[in-house]
Amino acid sequence: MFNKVVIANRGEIALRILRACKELGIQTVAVYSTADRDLLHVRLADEAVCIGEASASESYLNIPAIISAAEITDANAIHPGYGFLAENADFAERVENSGFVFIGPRAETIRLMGDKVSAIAAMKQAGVPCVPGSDGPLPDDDSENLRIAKEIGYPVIIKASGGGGGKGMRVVHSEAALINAISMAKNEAEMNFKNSTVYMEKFLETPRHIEIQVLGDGEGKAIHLGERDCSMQRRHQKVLEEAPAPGITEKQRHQVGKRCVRACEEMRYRGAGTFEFLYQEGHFYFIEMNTRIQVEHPVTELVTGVDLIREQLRIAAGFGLSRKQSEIRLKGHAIECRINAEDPVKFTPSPGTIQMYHPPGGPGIRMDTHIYSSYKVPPNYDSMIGKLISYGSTREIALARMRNALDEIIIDGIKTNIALHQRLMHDGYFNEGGTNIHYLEKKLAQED
Ligand code: MV4
Repeated sequence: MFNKVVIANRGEIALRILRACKELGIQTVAVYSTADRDLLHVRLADEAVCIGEASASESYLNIPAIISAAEITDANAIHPGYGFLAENADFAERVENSGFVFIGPRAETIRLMGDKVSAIAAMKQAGVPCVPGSDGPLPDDDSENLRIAKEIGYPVIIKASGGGGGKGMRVVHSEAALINAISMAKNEAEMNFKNSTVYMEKFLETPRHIEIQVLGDGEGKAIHLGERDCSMQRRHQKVLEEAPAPGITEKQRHQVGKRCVRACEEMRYRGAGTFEFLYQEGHFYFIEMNTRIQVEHPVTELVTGVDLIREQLRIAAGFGLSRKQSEIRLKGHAIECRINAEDPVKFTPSPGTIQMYHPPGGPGIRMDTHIYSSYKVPPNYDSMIGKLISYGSTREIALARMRNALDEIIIDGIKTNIALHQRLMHDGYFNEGGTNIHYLEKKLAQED
């Protein structure tokens, strides 16, 4: 196993990675910005290196500073967590060219999946079900684009190949609006991603967002760990996730899961990954693949009993997968509420000092957070300060435990979205299960 790992991240995920390393007897190096001297994992790490100013571009996105930290501490590997440099192929490449292990897929895999047109082509080739679409970049030919759209059928959606996560998309409802929309989408794509390539898909109006967790050993063996439902979102920010997805049958899970596994095996996928699907009227449609550990990984850990960060470390160190597909069984139900330091009405970030923190507890409750009483939430980063995760043998029990935990938790001194989660836990439609990606925004508009 590795002797020493650099944790190239902050907050709750840095602490999560530190815990996994300590369990495996791996020494840890925390890298932190000047705004993050008081982070819990910085205190707990064997070594800590300040890598720059508060602004992420000068610290957590500063590639030479992070590689230097690995060099001066004589570390073996770098774990990128999520966000920041986690899906930056150039970073992965420079880490490996500097003689360290990048805890994640090969740079070429990250690059392939970062380009959505090539990602979809690879998945379609491997038999993963995709959204009916242009199957490639749109040409500079108006009549050809009108023909493609007519064949797909309106409404269609234009997406940037360099985009993802909702940036640079345009929905088109009629022939009359198509040519202008493509031209605007190309301009935006060039500005935002320095890549004007766009592609077209059938626009699905009321889908759910369901994703499949996979692990690959990098040598052609892969497994899937079932799905998560991430439909509860606002402005492309996930609010709450659960596993398994309500209403998905064992047969559907097996069918889509085995396609994802085959795709991973064909590309010799290494590490943890997630296939994002839209799900509508009983069908799965692949949209993107994420080549990182995700925020919501704990719900999968709770229903499978697999420690995903431990698996990432084992795979990166060359030990392969700890389980066969036949050893993965989903048991029970898990729900994760993302706790954000934000204004409950305006949803704007609300940093500041946490006067008092009292964690919730009891059976089936897990709180992944770096906060503590007197901790000051800096204004420089994402507003997520923790994840409250509940587990139960049934969805109803997981829901009941989450309601209790939300009643117990105390975070004084800053504004949070805890009240929003309490309303959701008492929402009739959410309690039934299976709400689509538009549900939360509609509910909030109604409450308004
Ligand atoms: C779509 C779609 C409907 N039809 N593609 C938004 C984020 C990006 N990952 C893909 N997204 C979407 N792609 C087709 N063909 C609707 C969305 C979408 C969405 C997807 C997942 C979660 C939340 C969303 C919110 C708005 C739109």
